[in-house]
Amino acid sequence: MARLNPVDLFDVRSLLTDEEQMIQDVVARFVDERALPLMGEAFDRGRFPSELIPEIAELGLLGSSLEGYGCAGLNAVSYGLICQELERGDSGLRSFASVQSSLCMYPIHAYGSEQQKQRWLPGMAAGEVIGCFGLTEAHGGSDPAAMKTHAKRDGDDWIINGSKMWITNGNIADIAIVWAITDNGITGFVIETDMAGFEAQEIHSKMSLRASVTSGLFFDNVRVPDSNRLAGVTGLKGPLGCLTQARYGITWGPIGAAIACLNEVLDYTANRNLFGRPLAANQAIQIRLADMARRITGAQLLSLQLGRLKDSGKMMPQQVSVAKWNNARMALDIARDCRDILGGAGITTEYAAIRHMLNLESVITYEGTETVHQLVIGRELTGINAF
Ligand code: TGC
Ligand code: FAD
Repeated sequence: MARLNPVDLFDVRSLLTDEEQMIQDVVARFVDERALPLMGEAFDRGRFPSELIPEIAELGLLGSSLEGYGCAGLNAVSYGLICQELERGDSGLRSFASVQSSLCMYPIHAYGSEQQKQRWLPGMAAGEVIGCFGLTEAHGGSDPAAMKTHAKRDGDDWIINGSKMWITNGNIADIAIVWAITDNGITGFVIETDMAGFEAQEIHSKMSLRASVTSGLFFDNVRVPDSNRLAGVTGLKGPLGCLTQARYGITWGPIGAAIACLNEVLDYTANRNLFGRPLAANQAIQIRLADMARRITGAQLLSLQLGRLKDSGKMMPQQVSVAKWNNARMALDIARDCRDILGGAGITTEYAAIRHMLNLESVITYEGTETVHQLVIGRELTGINAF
């Protein structure tokens, strides 16, 4: 009898179109050949492997689901597969692509003027202009409506004061999409990071997402022309609309991290002999491996159906919350369990499990904590807002 693929028990790949399979294969090859040889060292040294940016751009992975302006115009399932393969390498790689694509290029594409699109999107797709997204503030990221960063009109310009915290790509960004309070409500601005009064300070004390740049942003009377305002949206729905795009991709990413961990322990337990037999021959180990494969299968089916809903224009943010919660939790639990199965070896970055485990502590926190997504679903079920 033919054996099942342990990391695709339900042959979810057969539900992909030829084009989607081809895109997944291309990104998988890039991750195996170009990214994975670097990631352990990059994580150890706490550096983002920015030398990969030109290749990531060359493959069309930046703004991949946007139409025009040098973007690839792929469907949502393809974007998901890109996120899955990048995160099989490292959450930091996927985070870089998510922020650039969903949090920076998307708002310019969706809310920006034609002039703003022409000015920034082609360079961003080419990886020559890097973006970051400033929504979170130090006093409470779960409640962005309470932001203090503000913008005041001054003739043809705006004067922005305040700060943002935990901002991916902050110190490598050429532009920052910054959300600030104005007299008209929450408004998005494209701040060019060489504008006077802008400062980014990298956060170095991280034990998670070490192969990613995370920064605080500070705005001291930054003068921004009105032509840099994203005039197409006002209110919290502007940034939340971007988060829905990014969270969708994040439902796929952790599947990649979980697959990397399961593949690693399948190999390890087959080859490690204890008590006169392979570790994999123990019932207690097989139950744990089976549970991992079961949970990966559920996550794969969830994200694929979510992608099909998105491609047909029917995806709801509450559905994204279900999948972000389920898939980030699934991968974090699997990475922690794999770390344990590797024994002492599992505490080193020679194996990928602890790197994924530590990264996933951020993935379960950012883009809405697990609790935030649970409360979004609770509100949908009961009609009662518990925030
Ligand atoms: P509420 O006041 O009810 O709604 C405001 C307006 O927004 C609309 N809306 C959404 N639109 C699109 N997508 C969504 N997910 C939306 N959720 C709400 C809503 O319809 C309303 O529109 P309108 O026209 O009536 O004005 O806001 P709420 O009560 O739904 O929000 C509360 C809560 C807690 C869910 C929200 O504040 C929230 O999601 N908080 C978490 C913040 C968060 O996730 N921050 C992430 C920062 S970025 C990041 O972490 C990047 S990590 C790097 C990487 O991505 O790799
Ligand atoms: P808090 O909001 O203070 O939450 C603390 C705890 O309280 C959490 O457990 C939370 O679930 C819980 N909690 C909150 N509200 C409730 C409630 N009503 N009931 C019960 N429990 C509750 N942000 C950006 O804007 N741009 C970025 O690029 C970005 N990149 C990031 C990269 C990394 C590596 C990390 C770690 C974070 C990043 N973030 C970014 C910030 C991220 O979105 C926030 O950390 C997240 O939204 C949570 O906000 P917080 O850290 O302030 O925690």
